Amino acid sequence: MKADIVLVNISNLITMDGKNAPWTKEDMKNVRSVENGIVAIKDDRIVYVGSGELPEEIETDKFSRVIDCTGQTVVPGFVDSHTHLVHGGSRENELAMKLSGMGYLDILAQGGGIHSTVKATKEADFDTLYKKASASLDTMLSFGVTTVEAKSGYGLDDFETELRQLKVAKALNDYHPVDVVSTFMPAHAIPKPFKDNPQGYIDLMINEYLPKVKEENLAEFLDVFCEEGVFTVEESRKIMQAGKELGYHLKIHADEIIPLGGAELAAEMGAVTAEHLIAASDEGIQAMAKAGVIADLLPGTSFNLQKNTFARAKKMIEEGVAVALSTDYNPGSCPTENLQLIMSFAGLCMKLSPEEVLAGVTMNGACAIKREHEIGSISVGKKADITVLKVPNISYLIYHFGINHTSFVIKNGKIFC
Ligand code: IZC
Ligand code: ZN
Repeated sequence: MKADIVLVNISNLITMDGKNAPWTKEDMKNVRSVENGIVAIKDDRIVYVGSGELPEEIETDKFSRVIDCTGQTVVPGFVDSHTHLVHGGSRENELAMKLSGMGYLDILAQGGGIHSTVKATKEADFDTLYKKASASLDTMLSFGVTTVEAKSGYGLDDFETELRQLKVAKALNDYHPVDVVSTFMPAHAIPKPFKDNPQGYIDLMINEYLPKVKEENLAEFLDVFCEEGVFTVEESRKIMQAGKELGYHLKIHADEIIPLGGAELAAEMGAVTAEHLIAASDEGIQAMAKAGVIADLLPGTSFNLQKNTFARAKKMIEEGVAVALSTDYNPGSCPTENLQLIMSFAGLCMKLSPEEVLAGVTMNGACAIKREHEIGSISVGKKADITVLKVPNISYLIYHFGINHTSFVIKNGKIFC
């Protein structure tokens, strides 16, 4: 077979090849690396992974790109499995409020926060949203990210805006090199007109929005912000139940700020992921382990909200929960596209080992968006989504923080520098 691209002499090849299912406990620790590795690619697929000399069955000709990766680390393309990618405007006006000690939920309760992004997103047309999100995807790709999850949730009761966000995400998936997986999240805040009638909005979502988005095939996942002053556990359960019956896979913003029992609810509902979990209880963590819910953790948000606490990632892994890690890229609580910085936070602030961190942004990230059979590892037959890093090992990437260590990225078999 003739290969289009062959990476040779890879000093440190970490394939994450193994089970295509959430990695827990020892799986997350026993990440293997290979010296003098080789990866061959044909079209958009990985066709060979090994070490030493290229075997005879893999041929190259003058059209093949044979790239020497001496001194480099090669890993699966990163998966950013929790973002609010498509939105209008920005919220730097909240910085002074935050610095003076005002909390995220206080700003939201006063009509700012998510509500201010709802206003900016309503005012932005399709092209404006597309261009802004596309630029963010370019940045993400430059940091080695090849697949991104994107949530709606900045239209709320302005359903047209919710649909526009989802259509932008779909168009980006079609036209931008980075793959985009959509999550419908109308339950991101109580819209202002429903401030005193949350049930009215819940009925609207359940009876009209959820079926319509499903019918138009605009999202695979449904997400709910279960938080004090947003949706209660009971309300979240109703919305999730309705989503489940319609065939959505479930996600939940759980126990981000107040320990409400979102982790327990995720377990009860059989959610794919519970996300944030900064304040998750011991019982919630145990319930998640038992139910096989993935913890999608977002340490950049703890940093940005100036919290001294991070989700208890170590404890979760000890209890048998699979941990994924994401940016939470959004204009309010984590305005960054830099997943490499998040990896440093996960290491330095959550005390995860470099191997656990890598599992969190590769295989477990892929599982968090149900793409584990296509991406998440450098395995024969999977998509050729590969990140080449100018680092001798993965510890170095976490240690030397805040800069971009990418040498180049291969996405669907194409090289991006
Ligand atoms: O825009 O504030 N936490 N949703 C829940 C967010 C953060 C995004 C935002
Ligand atoms: Zn979020």
